[in-house]
Order: sequence, then structure tokens, then C-alpha cells
Amino acid sequence: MSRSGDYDAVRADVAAILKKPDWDDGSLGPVLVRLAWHASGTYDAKSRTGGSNGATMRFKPESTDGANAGLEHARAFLEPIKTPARACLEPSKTKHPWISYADLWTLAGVASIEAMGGPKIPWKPGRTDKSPQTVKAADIPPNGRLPDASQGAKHVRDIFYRMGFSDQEIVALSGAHALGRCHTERSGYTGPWTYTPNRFSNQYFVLLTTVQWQKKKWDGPEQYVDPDDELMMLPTDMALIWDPAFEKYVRIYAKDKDAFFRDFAAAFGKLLDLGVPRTKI
Ligand code: CCH
Repeated sequence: MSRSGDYDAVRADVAAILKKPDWDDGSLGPVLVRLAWHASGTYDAKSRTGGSNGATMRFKPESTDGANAGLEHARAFLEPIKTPARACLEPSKTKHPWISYADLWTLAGVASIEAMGGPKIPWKPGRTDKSPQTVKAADIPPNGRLPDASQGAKHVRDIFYRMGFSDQEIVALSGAHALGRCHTERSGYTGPWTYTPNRFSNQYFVLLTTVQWQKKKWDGPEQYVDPDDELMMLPTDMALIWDPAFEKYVRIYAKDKDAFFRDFAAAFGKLLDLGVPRTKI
């Protein structure tokens, strides 16, 4: 067992489990980033409810929100880092029972981004977990607070302004779609956004601005594909180039990788901290 508070040991163990040849494109990184984002993205600045504190995605109805489909796998992959899989196992250095799920899920997102070549994300511990015995319905955010990929710029703004983000921050955060892929059995959509889904990069913006995106011809939900039907964009991704205020930042990040890395790190760090009580010094 690691020393309580040894977050570097947790980061190292997260980095060590990422490589998984039989999972998607061979890395757990993308789905762990999505877990960190969905745990945090329920925040409502007005009512100060939702957010990563509490790790309420373990409970209904949040665990059953359609937007969270597939994240049960991400949570299960992290379980051995906190709790030994079998009680008969020797307690080993890789177990960190002292960390809260809320800190673990957000730190795993941060560690994954860094391990996939992304920027260092500001992250602070201090989240606590609601207990399954005493959690109240009012502690759990209602379903429907996460974005719906079939919609447009207005919806994207409604969702992210609710959390307290600006247009520039929305575009920067969306650059995380350089990572991972869509799965028909989870969201109904299919395919990766980039040719390098395990590599954090500004490729999402480069591709958004250079590819001739066209509607995919299929029976599934409306999505966009490149002429070879290898890559994809969601309607909400396309909204970022169809809306002039968003498009301005897409073009900046397509040209300037360093600006994207800097702005993403700041916005993602802010996202993970929404609703986390911090005592002012
Ligand atoms: Fe996302 N995302 N996302 N996304 N997302 C999906 C997958 C990932 C939307 C919809 C989807 C962010 C913003 C948005 C990741 C990170 C971020 C999927 C496919 C949909 C649909 C799920 C599936 O089928 O497995 C929408 C809509 C928005 C905003 O409007 C933001 C912000 C972030 C992080 C900062 C990552 C990473 C994935 C890949 C997951 C994987 O399993 O590969």
C-alpha cells in the first residue's frame, strides 16, 4: 500500500495500466479522459450542483444516463488501483485505498493526457466521495446535463455556459476529440476523429479545417466522414466550424499547437475542479 497522499504513485500506476492491446486502439487513455470529463461536466454554476466531487456516477440515475454508456468499463479499469481485486492478493505497492474515487477518476484523466503526449494539467486533490449508505437523491445530478452530440452551436453553448466556460474554452476542450473513438453500442456513432487516437495533438482542429466532411451514408445517426470514410465528426464537432465565433478558435488551434496545449490545460484543469470545495487562504 502506498503512503496516503502519494498522488505520484497513483499517476504512475494509471500510466502503467494504459497499454491494453485488446481494447479499442490499444490504450485505455481515451476512455479514462472521457470518464474524468463526464464526472465533472454535470456541473451547474447557478445551483452549484454536480461536478466531480462526490463521485456520484457510481449511483443511479447518473450511472444510467445514456451519455455515460461505456464508462462503467473505465470505472472498472481503475478499481484495482484503489482496491485489491481479490482479498487474497498480497497488499502490493500498486494499491491506493486512501484515494477517493472522485480524485482517482480526475487524476486518471490528467495522467492519461500526459502519458499520451499532452500538456501537464493543473490538478489538485481534495474531492470526497458520497457514501453509498448515506447518499441522498439531491446529491446526484439529474440526467441530461451532458451534451447531446446530435445538436448544434446553441446547445453546446447552453451546456458549457452553464458550467461557466467561454467560447474559447469550449473550443479548446473539444480538442480532446483528437483522442479515442465513437462506439455504436455506446453512443450510436462510429469511428475515430483522427488517425492517431492514442496521441494528444491538435489534429482534431487540423482535420476539421482541411477535410471535405460529408454526411455519412448509413442508417445510423447523422455524422460526418472524410471521403474515405475512415474518420468522423459529430454534428456538435461540425458546429465548431459552422459557427463563426467558434471557428475563429478552431483555426487558431489548427495553426498553433502550443496555444492549444496551453489553453486546453487551463480549461481542462478548470473543468475538473468545478464544484470542488476549496478553502480560500
Ligand atoms: Fe466527447 N464524445 N463530447 N468530449 N469524448 C465521445 C467520446 C469522447 C461529445 C460527444 C461524444 C468532450 C465534448 C463532447 C472525449 C472527450 C471529450 C463520444 C463517443 C461522443 C458521442 C462515445 C462512444 O461512443 O464511446 C459532445 C457532444 C461534446 C461536446 O459538445 C470534451 C469536452 C471532452 C474532454 C475534454 C473522449 C476522450 C472520447 C473518446 C472516448 C473513447 O472511449 O475513446
